[in-house]
Amino acid sequence: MIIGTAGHVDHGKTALVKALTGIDADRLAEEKRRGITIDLGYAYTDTPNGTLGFVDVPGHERFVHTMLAGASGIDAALLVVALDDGVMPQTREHVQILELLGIDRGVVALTKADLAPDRIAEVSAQLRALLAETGLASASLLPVSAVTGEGIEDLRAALLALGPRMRDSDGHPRLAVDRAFTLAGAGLVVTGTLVAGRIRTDDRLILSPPGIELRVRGLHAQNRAADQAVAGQRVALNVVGPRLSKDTVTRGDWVLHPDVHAPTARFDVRLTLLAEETRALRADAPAHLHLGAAHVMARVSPLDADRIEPGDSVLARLTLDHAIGALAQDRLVLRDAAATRTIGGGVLLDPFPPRRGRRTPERLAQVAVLEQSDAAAALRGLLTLPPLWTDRASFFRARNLPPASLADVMATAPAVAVADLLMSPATLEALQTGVVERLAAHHAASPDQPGLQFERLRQATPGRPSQAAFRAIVESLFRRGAVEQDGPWLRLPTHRATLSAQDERMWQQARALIAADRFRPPRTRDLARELSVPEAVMRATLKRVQRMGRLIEVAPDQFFLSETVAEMAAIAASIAKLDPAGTLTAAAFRDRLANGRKVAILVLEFFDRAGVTVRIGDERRVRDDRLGLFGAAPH
Ligand SMILES: Nc1nc2c(ncn2[C@@H]2O[C@H](COP(=O)(O)OP(=O)(O)OP(=O)(O)O)[C@@H](O)[C@H]2O)c(=O)[nH]1
Ligand SMILES: [Mg+2]
Repeated sequence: MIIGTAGHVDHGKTALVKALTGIDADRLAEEKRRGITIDLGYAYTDTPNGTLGFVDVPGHERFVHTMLAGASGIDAALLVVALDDGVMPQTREHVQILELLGIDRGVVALTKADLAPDRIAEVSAQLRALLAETGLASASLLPVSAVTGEGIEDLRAALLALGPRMRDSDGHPRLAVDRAFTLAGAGLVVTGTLVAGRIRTDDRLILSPPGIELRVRGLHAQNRAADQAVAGQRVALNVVGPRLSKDTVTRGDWVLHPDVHAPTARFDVRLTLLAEETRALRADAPAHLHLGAAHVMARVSPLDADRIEPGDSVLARLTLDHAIGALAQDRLVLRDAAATRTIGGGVLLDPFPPRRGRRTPERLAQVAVLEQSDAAAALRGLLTLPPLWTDRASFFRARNLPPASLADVMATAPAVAVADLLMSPATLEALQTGVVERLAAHHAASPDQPGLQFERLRQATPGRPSQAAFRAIVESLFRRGAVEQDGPWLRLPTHRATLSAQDERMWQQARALIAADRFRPPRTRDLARELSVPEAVMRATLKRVQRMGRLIEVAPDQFFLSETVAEMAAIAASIAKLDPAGTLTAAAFRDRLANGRKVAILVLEFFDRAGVTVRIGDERRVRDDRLGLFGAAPH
């Protein structure tokens, strides 16, 4: 369990940690000289019930940002209030911060009991009032003295009784880095709270946001050498990586699993502005954002309101100066632009929101559904809202769901994976039915057309699923035999394109001309001239006929009857069969077809592309297994 101190400057936090652990957490020379805590301090003490870890924070008003970095990873608070001083400004601010971070277990130490024993009742009353509406309302108040030792054992027992908070040890590991240093003989060490998952020696992880790969060479969990650390422990990792050095690591970075490395500079949150604020927050208001151990400037824009009144809780978009690591359900705290006071905070709902349309009713409904902390419930809600699906990787990443828990969440929602999307089984079925219905409608309206191209059909599908997902849907329909494909055209199995009467007439005339010299048919231009129609009209008709399977454009504007192509393939095969070497030459082919060298070669090159012939130097082999490609040759 990790306990974080909290309280006004000089109220005795560090002295109390020392009384409990024997360790002076003020390790910097400047701290000793000035007698105040400046940076986070760490101390551990072993008890029969396990190791208690302390994060000792500064109380000075100028170091609230440091307190925030320390408080984000703790299980419970040790709120320290000096009896001679009572509740002071940073007592209040730290309590606000603990509340915003959702820390609802803790003990209040009334310190310096040796100096002001007569003030216990008065200061207790102040604290009861201060904590009344918070998660710490029922915390015990214990008078102690770090000087005389009074109350220290009772305090230790009270802290141990709190127990750690629930952590997600099944998720991918995420360590919120609050410190990095080099150790002689070991190299780089990073420390922080493991907020989710497990880390083992030799794990390959990522320093995020920089995206630097690293390997865990060794680790300490709760100050002891260990093979593995689990969520909720303070961890020191000895890490190595070719691009890694002390200067590449910053407080606020994360060491995490590659699957949850996704720095983000904008996210949607549930945000509460403290009731103590005197002014509303308007769109684009600048503020200091604290999340995990990170600290960055951000702009705050309410989504479901025009401004945020003191005491109000709204949905808001935060836009950051630079990207940080953040996932759904992470807590965050905001301080004013000058960093003089805490103004509010809340819970992150969507770390990867769309850039556009952030205030549309559809989007707001999505964000509201994401407030559910239960992943399956949030997913179920999301899948009933337009567009009825969500990006699979983003959803799982935002919720830090590792592969092992996916099946569960999907079964509970219920949801099915369709390529890169998640959707309900009912939506998948509706999409499949929709494809069939749209094809049927298209065939009815345009009987001369072979069908619809994939992309046209996708664009016509409401909500426009991703290409990959739509591909998967169409393929499932192929497997069922519900849809077929002719070249680029999707059609129902029952559909055959028919020509308009006018096209049919032109085609019959053209057909006669093509058949008259079938191995050297007239080109499109010649057909158009012969039949006195514009060349473009002739070309369009021939292409339509090709889609119906009756013509093949062997070379640009060189259409052969399909059965002639089959016949030529059979001829090619028979020549090769009679050849002693089993091969086919262009000359022999031309002689048999009597169509001139140029056209004969066009046909052979077409056969090469279709895989009917394989060219080896100047000769070709014929692949008998491909001969059926153009249907049977006429006799
Ligand atoms: N008499 C008495 N003095 C105390 C007690 N606890 C702390 N002090 C003194 O109060 C002063 C401040 O104590 P610290 O423990 O440094 O206070 P802090 O809360 O850690 O201060 P910051 O970290 O700077 O916010 C020191 O001079 C301590 O010796 C106590 O129980 N009794
Ligand atoms: Mg201190």
